[in-house]
Amino acid sequence: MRTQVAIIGAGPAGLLLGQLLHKQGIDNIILERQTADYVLGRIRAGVIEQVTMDLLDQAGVGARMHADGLIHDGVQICVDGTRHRLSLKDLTGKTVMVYGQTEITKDLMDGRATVGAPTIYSANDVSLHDMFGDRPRVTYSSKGEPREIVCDFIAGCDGFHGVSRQSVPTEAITAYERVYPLGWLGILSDTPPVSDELMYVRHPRGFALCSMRSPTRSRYYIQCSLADDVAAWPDQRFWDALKPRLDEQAQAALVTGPSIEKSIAPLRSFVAEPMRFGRLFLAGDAAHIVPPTGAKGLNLAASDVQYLSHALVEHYVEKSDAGLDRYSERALKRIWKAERFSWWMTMTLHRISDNAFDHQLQLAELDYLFRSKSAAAAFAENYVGLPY
Ligand code: RFL
Ligand code: PHB
Repeated sequence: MRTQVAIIGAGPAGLLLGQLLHKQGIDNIILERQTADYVLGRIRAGVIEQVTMDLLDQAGVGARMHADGLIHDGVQICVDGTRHRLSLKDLTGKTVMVYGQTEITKDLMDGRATVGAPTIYSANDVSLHDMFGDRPRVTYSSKGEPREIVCDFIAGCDGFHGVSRQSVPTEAITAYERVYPLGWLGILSDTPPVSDELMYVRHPRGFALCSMRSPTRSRYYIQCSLADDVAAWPDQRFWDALKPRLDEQAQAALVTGPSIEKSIAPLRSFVAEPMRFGRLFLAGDAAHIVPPTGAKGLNLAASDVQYLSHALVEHYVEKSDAGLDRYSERALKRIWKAERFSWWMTMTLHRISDNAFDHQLQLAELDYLFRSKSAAAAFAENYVGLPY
C-alpha cells in the first residue's frame, strides 16, 4: 500500500491529525494496535481548551461537543476545607469546556468513517523503517498476514508506550523525566457532581479532584500510592476517603453511588527532544507526558497536531518545508510551558512529602494565588491554554 502520511495510533492525536489532513486532500492511513472499542473504553481527559475546541470544529467534528459539552467560566480550589473560586472568564476573557476524551474520540472516529478514510485496527507488530531516507515504510501484521505501507512521512501518535519513539536511535533523542511517588485513583459514577464547576482539593489527607462528564455523571479522583491496587478500593472505601477532604458544603452535596469505572494512573512528567527524526514526526503523548493535574495532555496533543498538520499542508500545497523544519522547536516551546504549569499544580496540591516546610510552602503558594490578581491571572492564562 502507498499513502502520503502513515499515522501510528488512533488516540486523539492520530485521529485529529488524520481528519485535518484528509480535509486538505492529504491521504493518510491510521494503524492502531487495539480495537476501536478498546480505545473508546479508556476514560481519560475531561477538560478542553478553547483552541482545542476550535481545532475540532476545523476538523468538522464539533457538533456534538457544542450540543453536549459544558462551558465552565471558572474553577474552584479547596484548601484544607475552605473553597476558593477563580473566574477564568473575568481573568482571561476565556472559558474551558468539559467534554470527555471518550466523546471526542468517538466524534473523530465517526467523522473518519463518514469520509471513508482508512483506519486499520488490531494492527500487530507495527515497525518503522527508513525514517531517515526518502521513502519511509511501516510494516505490520493484520489478521496474521504481513503488510507494508510505503509513505512520504510517518506521524508517531502512539502514546507514551508506543513503538515510534522507541524506534529512534537512542543517541538521537534526549529524554527529560520526573516520576512522582503517587498516582490518581479515579472513579466514574452516575451521580450528580458536588458542584457545577471543577474543584481541585488540597488537604492534609491528600489531593482530590471533583470533576464531571454531565449534570448527572461525576468523575472523582483521589491521590493514591503507586503500590495501590484497584481491587483494594471497593466503592465505599473510595467515598470514605474522598468525603473528609471536601469543604462542608461539598460534603453535604456529595451523592455516592456505584462506580461504573475505576482505574489508577501514575503521575509523570516527560519530554523527548527533538520531535522530528528525518521523516518521522512525534506528536502527543508519544513525545511528552504531563501529570493530569493541569488538564493539559490532550490539549498539548491537539496543539502538536495543529503545528504538524499546517506544516504538512505547507509541504504539499506550497512546496515549502519551513513548517516541517520548525515543527519540533515550535511545539516544544508550548509543551515546556504546559510541563511547568502541570508540575506546579501537582507540587502545590498533592501531599508529596511529610516535610512541614513543604506544606507551608504549598499554603503560601495558594494564599498568594487567591490574594494576588496577577498570580490569579497567570494561573488562569495557563489553565485556559496559552496561545499557539
Ligand atoms: P493516546 O491517547 O495514548 O493514544 C495513542 C494510541 O496509540 C496506540 N498505540 C499503538 N498503535 C499501533 N502500534 C503500536 N505499537 C501502538 N502503541 C500504542 C494506543 O493503543 C492508543 O490508541 O495518545 P494521544 O493521542 O497522544 O492522546 C493523549 C491523551 O490521551 C492524553 O494526553 C490525555 O488523556 C491526558 N489527560 C488529560 N488531558 C487533558 O488535556 N485534559 C484532561 O482533563 C486530562 N485528564 C488525562 C486526564 C490522562 C489521564 N490518564 C489516565 C493518564 C486524566 C487522566 C486520569
Ligand atoms: C477529568 O475530568 O477527568 C479531569 C479534569 C481535570 C483534570 C484532570 C482530569 O485536571
